[in-house]
Amino acid sequence: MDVTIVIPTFNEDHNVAELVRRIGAATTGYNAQIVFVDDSTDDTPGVIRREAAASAVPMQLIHRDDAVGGLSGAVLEGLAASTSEWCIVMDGDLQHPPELIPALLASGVGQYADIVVASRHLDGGSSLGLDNPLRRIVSCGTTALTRAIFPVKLRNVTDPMTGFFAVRRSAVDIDSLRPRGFKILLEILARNSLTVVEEPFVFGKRVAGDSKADLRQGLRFVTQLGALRFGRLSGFAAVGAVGALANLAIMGTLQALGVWYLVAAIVAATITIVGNFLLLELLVFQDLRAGGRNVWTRFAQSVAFNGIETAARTVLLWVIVEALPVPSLLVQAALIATGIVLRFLYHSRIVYRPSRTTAPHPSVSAPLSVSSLDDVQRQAGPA
Ligand SMILES: Nc1nc2c(ncn2[C@@H]2O[C@H](COP(=O)(O)OP(=O)(O)O)[C@@H](O)[C@H]2O)c(=O)[nH]1
Ligand SMILES: [Mg+2]
Repeated sequence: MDVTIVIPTFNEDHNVAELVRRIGAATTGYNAQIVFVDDSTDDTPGVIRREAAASAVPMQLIHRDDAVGGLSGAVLEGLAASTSEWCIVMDGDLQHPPELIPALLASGVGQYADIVVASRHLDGGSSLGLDNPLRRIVSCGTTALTRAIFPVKLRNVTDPMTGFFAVRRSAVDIDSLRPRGFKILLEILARNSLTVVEEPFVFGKRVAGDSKADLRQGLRFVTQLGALRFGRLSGFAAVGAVGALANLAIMGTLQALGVWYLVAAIVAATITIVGNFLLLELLVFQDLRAGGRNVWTRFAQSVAFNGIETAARTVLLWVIVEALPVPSLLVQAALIATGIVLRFLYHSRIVYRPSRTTAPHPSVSAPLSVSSLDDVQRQAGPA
């Protein structure tokens, strides 16, 4: 049976030799090959080349100078480069025991699964190899949260955060995946409908070198969850709804404290405008930040729009409340709902509009659209 073992590496020069030796010993019954996808700045590629010369298992090295998508992007490149039906994805720091590879494959083939997750949270598994108690707590918490957010897709998955799994290549639509950060398995599971089984494993201690998991990866993970669960429009609406509730809560609280309703509305608006921008950056347009304007331009555009919208809303609030016998909070709620729609159009068409990747063809497209518009009007007859 053919199997490709995909290993993302970032500065793992002291782990490669031992890893290759153990994979070789564990896969004697298979027609195995190893694909390293390497973004290292140390001698890891050199070590891999030297090992490849001596190894019984064929080895391929993809060294990337531009580490697109980080760890997740590396894994996808490895999967895309492999031709065997089954692939194993595992870390290069020996925290994932190669000895488990045959069990993962046997489980996948025997149970007609698309993916076999090596889980730290099944009986017989363990995550004690995580650096410190804080990381174990964070890992437990994020696992519970992730499973709560994807109750159906993760119903059979106790460890969606693991980086060790076997996958049937043809079951995954690689082009549909948006790699970012560390959690490629979650991306695969959330964007495909797969038959998943699990095998327990003991997550070992890192043998040499340092972990690259950090706060930044943690934030990437949060945005990944947001994008996977909500998509853009519903994410925008969710952020808007949270902002609207916060706005009403702040305004209500201030009014209860005796603040005049217009002053309360202005204070509530200022707080929610800044909060709204931060949440949009983090959860809704995170993938379009890089290709667009710089962050201060976006902030200025976003705040300017929301400021003008709020000013207009406040004037309308005043006009309506003074003229008609309706409660101010009700008017405010209706105005906010209208504002959310306008705000989405403005943010996706202007603030986060990606720059073009191809030149427009004015000579072809502009006259064409004008003339076809003319045609439509001519067919419709004189107005
Ligand atoms: N190609 C590539 N590999 C990475 C990158 N970041 C981490 N890795 C590798 O991914 C695996 C897991 O990373 P690690 O830092 O051990 O994370 P931890 O096990 O969660 O602490 C290791 O094999 C790393 O060398 C990256 O940006 N690019
Ligand atoms: Mg590790």
